[in-house]
Formats: sequence, C-alpha cells, structure tokens
Amino acid sequence: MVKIEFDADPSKFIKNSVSKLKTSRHLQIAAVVVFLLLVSQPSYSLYLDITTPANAHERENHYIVLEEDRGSITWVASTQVSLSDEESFSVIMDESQFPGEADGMNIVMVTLDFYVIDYDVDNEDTSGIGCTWNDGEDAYDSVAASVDHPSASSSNVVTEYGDYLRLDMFEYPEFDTFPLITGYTVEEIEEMLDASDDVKGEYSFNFTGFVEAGESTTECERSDSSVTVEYEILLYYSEFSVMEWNDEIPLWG
Ligand SMILES: [Ca+2]
Ligand SMILES: [Ca+2]
Repeated sequence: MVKIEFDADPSKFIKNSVSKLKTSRHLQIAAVVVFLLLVSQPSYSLYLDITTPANAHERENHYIVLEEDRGSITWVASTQVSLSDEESFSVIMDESQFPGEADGMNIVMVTLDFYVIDYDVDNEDTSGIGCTWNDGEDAYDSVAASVDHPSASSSNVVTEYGDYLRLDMFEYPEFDTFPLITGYTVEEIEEMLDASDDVKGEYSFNFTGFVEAGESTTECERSDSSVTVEYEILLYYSEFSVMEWNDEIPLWG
C-alpha cells in the first residue's frame, strides 16, 4: 500500500508552487495566459458596454417621426449685380457663414432665387436722329446660373427672366417599417434625421451674363452695356421629433 503524504502546511505549498513556477517554462507561459485572460475580461465587458447602449431596449419599441416645424431663413438678402457680356460673378461661402438665426436649426435645403431685371426694363441705349420715330426693340439679355456643393448635386440654368435653383442637402431616411419605425433607439433615429454634417462645405453660386442689343435701324443705333440680375439665397429648415407610438396615436392624418 502506497501512502500519499499530504503536506498540510499551506505556506509551504505556496512556496513550493512559486519555486516550481520559477523553474518551469510551461508553467510560466500558462501563468501569463491566465493573467491575460483575467485582464481582458473587464475590457471585454467595457467593450460590450460601449457597443450596447443602456437604451438598447428602445430598439424594440415603435416610433413615428413628426415634423414639428419648417420654414426658411434668409442667408443673403436681395442683392443686385450687373454683368457685362460674358462676365462671370460668384458668391462662395461655407456653412460657418450661415446667419446666427440658423444656429441649431436642421437645414435641409438651400435655394438660389434670381430674377433678370432687364427682362422687364432693359437698359439699352439708342442714338441717332431716327430714334424718335423708329427706335427698334430691345433684345432680351440672359443669365446662366449654377450652384454647387460637395454633398448635393449641382444644378444650372440659362434664362432670360429668372429661375430658382435648389440644393437638397438632406435625404429623408428610408425605413422598411414606415410609417412605424422600429429597430433603432431614439438617439439613432434622431441622428438619421440630423442634416448638420450634410450642410458642411463650400457653397458656390455662380452667374454669367449674356448681353444682347436689339437690332439697329438705319438711323438709330442700339447698344446694351450690361444685364442686371437680382438674387436671394435662402436656407430651409425642418425640425423633427421622434415619438414612441401607441395605439392611441393615429398613424395618418
Ligand atoms: Ca438687351
Ligand atoms: Ca441690358
């Protein structure tokens, strides 16, 4: 019969273990692995905490989005500029130059409205003795206009009377479960409705004038020195709110 001696002295047991650990390469590696596992456990938990927000349960709820308010803010008030034939003029600005009124507003669209003043009152000159009985007719001038921004498709137009160009800065997100929205936290939905990143960047509003004088008659010379365009730049905002849906809230109307 083999008798296994058990050393009941714990301090001796620890001393022996440390001594073995110091001399055994395999034990040293195993100890390092155990240490790393122990250290990694809290950081893994921390990772879970970051990626799973405390409000994750909100993803199971159903929400509707309400447009609480919408409207426009003047970025550049009505301004006139006169251009000679084929002369160009640009207004270049970025979102840091939005008016104070736009602070904290959800800007979703920028428009350029413009009107060719010469369409109604052309500034053509006439000279010659024949002008008193036959001064001919004005010829319409025209203006080419374009607007550009990195996150919105550019648009342009050539017109004799005026037009408006728009930059859609924000696209309303598509929800598979519309009009009810589920699968997101309130914060996630609010971020999807926030256009503040989309409006960043350089805006370029460009005009080129095309001036044309009416046909001269035998004794009356016509000339035209310029075309004048009046423009205005507006910012359009939409303020949304996210509301948890319940059976008492009608979905339509
Ligand atoms: Ca003209
Ligand atoms: Ca003119």
